[in-house]
Amino acid sequence: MSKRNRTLDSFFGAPASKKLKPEEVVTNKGEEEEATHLSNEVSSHSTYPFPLPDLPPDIRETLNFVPASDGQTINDRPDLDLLYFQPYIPKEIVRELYEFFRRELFFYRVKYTIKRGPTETQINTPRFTTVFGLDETARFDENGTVIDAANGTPLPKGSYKCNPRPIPRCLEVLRELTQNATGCTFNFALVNYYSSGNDSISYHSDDERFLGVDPAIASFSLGAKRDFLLKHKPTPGKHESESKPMKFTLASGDMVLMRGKTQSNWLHSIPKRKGGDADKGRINITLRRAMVKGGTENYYRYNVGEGEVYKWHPEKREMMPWTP
Ligand SMILES: O=C(O)CCC(=O)C(=O)O
Repeated sequence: MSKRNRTLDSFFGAPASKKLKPEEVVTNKGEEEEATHLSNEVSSHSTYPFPLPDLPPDIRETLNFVPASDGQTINDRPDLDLLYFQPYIPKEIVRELYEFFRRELFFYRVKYTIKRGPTETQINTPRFTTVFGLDETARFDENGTVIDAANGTPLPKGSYKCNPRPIPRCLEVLRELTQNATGCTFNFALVNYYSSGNDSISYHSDDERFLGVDPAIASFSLGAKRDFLLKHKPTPGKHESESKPMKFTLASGDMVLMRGKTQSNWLHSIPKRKGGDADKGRINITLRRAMVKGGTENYYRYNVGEGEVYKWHPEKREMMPWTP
């Protein structure tokens, strides 16, 4: 089933006049191809370390035809409700789209401490992350100022402990298309970059109260194949072994829509892996809807934090600390 995109409605509306410099010298054939498709219009905001280019026109055009296949409903286990698209993004653009996000976005390697009783533990997030969006109580006006969603007045300074970032046009396209295709509403885009099989996300569920009841989360995979594990939360009276984990090997372009009772009853993870695609990177983009301010604060704390900015280095071919 293919759907045409509808027009974007964001404050980035007018093309920015700033031209982007092409990427620095490139050495192999794949890299040269990357460099030829750069777009020269950008999304900028005072909270961005640097402007983010729009999607190249060929990618943008092809995205009008998502989803590339019908989703398969997976609801044959208690409380599980998934819609699995293999793929969602047309095969002919997945590589370019993966390289675009890896090359253009800014990322963070967030560290934070948790306190259990008297013991403080430092957590080093085992992947690169970045986030854009604002919960339902507020929105950005055409100048990029955060305003009250109900009455349109600018929010007083300090309304948020973080500095919310508008979704740049390159991700806004995906958000709008996915809303149109799924009928779900999303106001956040979280991006994970797993640089190798050593990066991971441990078992968790996206069941925070700020997401409301039975949240729908659209989760996109680009780049390396990785295993996506799901296991039922412990149920009183049932031995854990009775709930065998499920495994899906997510490929580039796939999308899993997790919905219904999934988050309240199931945990999911991307474990570390050896062999296979372990030496390759993977991008995951999740679209979500946060209902209240606490969601915005949580997402920026754990996906931006206070550490340094990282950007893809085309010659070193890895994420490197970025300085203006
Ligand atoms: O990388 C993935 O596929 C899963 C990401 C995820 O679970 C999360 O960001 O909460």
